[in-house]
Amino acid sequence: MERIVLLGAPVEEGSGRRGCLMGPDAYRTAGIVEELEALGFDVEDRGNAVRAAALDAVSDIGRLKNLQLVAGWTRSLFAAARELARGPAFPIYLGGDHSLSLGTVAGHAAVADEKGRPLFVLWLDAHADFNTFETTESGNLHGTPLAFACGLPGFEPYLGRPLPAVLDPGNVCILGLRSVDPRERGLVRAAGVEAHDMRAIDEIGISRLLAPFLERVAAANGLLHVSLDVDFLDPAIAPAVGTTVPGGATFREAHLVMEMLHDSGLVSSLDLVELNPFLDDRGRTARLMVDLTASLFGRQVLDRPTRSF
Ligand code: NNH
Ligand code: MN
Ligand code: MN
Ligand code: MN
Repeated sequence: MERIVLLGAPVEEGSGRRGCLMGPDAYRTAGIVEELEALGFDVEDRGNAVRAAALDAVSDIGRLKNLQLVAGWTRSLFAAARELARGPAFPIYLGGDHSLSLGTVAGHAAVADEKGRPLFVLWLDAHADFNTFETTESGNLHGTPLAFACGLPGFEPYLGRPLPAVLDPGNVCILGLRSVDPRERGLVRAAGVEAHDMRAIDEIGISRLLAPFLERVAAANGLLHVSLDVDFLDPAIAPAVGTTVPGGATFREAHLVMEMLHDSGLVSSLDLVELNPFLDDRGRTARLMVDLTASLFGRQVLDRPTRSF
């Protein structure tokens, strides 16, 4: 794939605090365009060209925060992602908080459907983001996108009209878990999502957990969407996120995931989410996220044959 499109989505209303709206620009300041160009890609930066769609007024229900606004973002992102997924370029969605991924995953799922291919999702996150309106304890919608992408009920009535495609929870793999709410845990189990916590990564090794998933994607001729939450990473190396949880992925574990994804040749779209530049330490989290993206697009130390997973 030669061409990459960057689309900034400065949504922050799904998280509990302000700052994620600066995420897209922080990636640019950290050199994302230049790094990808250096790897030989033709990069088109569309700027922060997506805005929340205006939807009919809904009153916030219960503890849910900014429901109408996040629903508007979801609508717009769904349309933008569907258009990009139909095109030849590789889209990178620059967040923005993780609520944006309901729109991007649904858009890519719809186009995968059109193409007659299954969509798979790799969710790299300390959290499962599998809460519903019933189970959320915080009311922050960034804790819900994977559940709704997998078709759990709750969000649809607020989205104007239904999102046309649903992700098969059997096609999801979550890596990096270390904070799952009690009722959310039951939902993850019931949905049959493949989910690995940090203990599994410690005991088994991240490459041995990822490789069988990639084999599954390849065997099904699937398309693979990767959703990378900054808090997948250990806060010692990635402090710029509002929801740090100790004991996250190390520098090398994260790069290895990206390197294996590159070698697999299976990835067709990427979300970079939850970066809060207001909390960063001299830009180092933004730079790490850009370096991880470069690994996904083929940066490596020595030449090696592809598909080595
Ligand atoms: N599970 C918690 C919630 O629903 C935390 C979610 N926060 C995240 N997710 N940062 O990645 O509020
Ligand atoms: Mn494509
Ligand atoms: Mn998340
Ligand atoms: Mn998270």
